[in-house]
Amino acid sequence: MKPFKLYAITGEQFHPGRSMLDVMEEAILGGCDIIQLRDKKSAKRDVLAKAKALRELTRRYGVTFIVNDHIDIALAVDADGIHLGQDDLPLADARRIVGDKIIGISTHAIEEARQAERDGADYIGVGPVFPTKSKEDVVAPVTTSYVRQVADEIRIPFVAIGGIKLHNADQVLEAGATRLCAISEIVGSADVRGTCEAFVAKIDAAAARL
Ligand code: TZP
Ligand code: MG
Repeated sequence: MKPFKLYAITGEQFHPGRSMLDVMEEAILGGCDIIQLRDKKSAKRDVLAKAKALRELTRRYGVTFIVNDHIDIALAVDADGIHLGQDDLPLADARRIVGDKIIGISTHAIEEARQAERDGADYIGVGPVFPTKSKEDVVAPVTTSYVRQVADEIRIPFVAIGGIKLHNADQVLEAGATRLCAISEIVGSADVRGTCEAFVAKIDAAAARL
């Protein structure tokens, strides 16, 4: 998959009155290089319509586009990939369906990370690093020590997620993350573009320290 460093996930509840497409375009202009459509509430047809619009937007900017949960929608709109949780379709089965599209897997413990790597995941999510209100069935925070474990051991790309804000991003980067993901801090910001630029600056500064 194309290299990436700032991963934004949609969360329409965090920007009432603003259009999702405008918010995600601001995120891209601020430096987000991978966008995920995550919508656990809408009817499937509505998710499909959002996916089509985001596919068009991300293609225009050359940004990677991932669909959460819905493999059929990812295929229908020719997304770059899908993101699956531990309770979704197993990776081997998803791989048979999506071929060489990107498959990302959420992980919460090193055993899950190892399994995802063995099974051929293209990247993993590592989290929730900190407490978050953005996910309903969320597990306990994994803390930066899990980030450190993954950074030391796992060879496929990983992205840290969960409660990541500008004020705590450095802790996550110091634990070895080189890619960050956020929902509320990005899409709930009054200045989406500026927030993304500030995240990218932190990621780049951490990379320069390596
Ligand atoms: N998976 C693990 S934590 C999380 C997801 C989807 C929510 C992250 O949202 P926020 O607002 O960045 O804490
Ligand atoms: Mg899922």
